[in-house]
Amino acid sequence: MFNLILFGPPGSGKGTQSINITNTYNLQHISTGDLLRDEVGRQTPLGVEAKKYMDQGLLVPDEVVIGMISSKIDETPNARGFIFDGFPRTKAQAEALDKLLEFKHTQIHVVLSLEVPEPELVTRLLGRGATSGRSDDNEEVIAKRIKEYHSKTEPVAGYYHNFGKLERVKGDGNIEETFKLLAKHIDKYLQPA
Ligand code: B4P
Repeated sequence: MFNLILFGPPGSGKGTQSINITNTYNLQHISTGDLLRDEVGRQTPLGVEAKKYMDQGLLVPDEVVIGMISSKIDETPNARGFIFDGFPRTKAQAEALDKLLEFKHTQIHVVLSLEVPEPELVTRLLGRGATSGRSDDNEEVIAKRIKEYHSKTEPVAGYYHNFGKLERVKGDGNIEETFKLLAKHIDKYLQPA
C-alpha cells in the first residue's frame, strides 16, 4: 500500500491535482473538504456543526475530522493506496493519522507540498468563489483561511520534514505542468496503473 499526502495552502490546487493523481495511479482519494461539504449539503448534525467553522474560514475541530477519516479508510481495505487531500491540517491530525495507519500496518510514504505565492492563491480562490457557490471564497474569508493556514497547518510540514518525508513542489505553473512535477516524485514509489 502506498500513502501520499497532498499538502499546501488554500487554493494551492490540492483538490485539482488529487483528481489527476487518482486517475493515473489508481489511488483512493480522501478529501476532508469534500467529505465535510457532503455532510453540510445533507444537513447532518456533523455538517451543521462543521458549517459554522467553514463559513468563517476556520478549521473544523480535530476530533470531527479524524473520526471521518478513520471510517473512510475502512471502506476500502484493499485499496492500492490513499491520497490524503487537505488532511492532516494540524499537528494533532498528523499524529492521529500516523497512529491510525500504524494500526493498519502501513504508513505515510511521502508528503508533496504545493508551493504557490500568496497573491496567486487569492486570485485562484476568488475565481473559484465566482463559480462554485462556496461560502469560503470571498476576500475576508480567504484572508482568514490563509491566516489559519500559517498558524495551524504550516507546522504540519515541519512535522513530516523531521521524518524525512516532505518534498516541496512548485505549484504556480499550469495544471498540467504541476501534475508532471508531482508525478516525478510519485514515480519513485509507484508506476501508473
Ligand atoms: P478544502 O476543500 O480542502 O479546499 P482548499 O484548501 O480551499 O483548496 P485546494 O487546495 O483543494 O484548491 P483547488 O484545487 O480547489 O478546504 C475547505 C474547508 O474545509 C477548509 O477551510 C476547512 O474549513 C475545512 N476543512 C477541510 N479539511 C479540514 C481538516 N483536515 N481539518 C479541519 N478543517 C478542514 O484549487 C483552487 C482553484 O484554483 C480552483 O478554482 C482551481 O480550478 C484553480 N487551480 C488549481 N490549480 C491551478 C493551476 N495550476 N493554475 C491555475 N488555477 C488553478
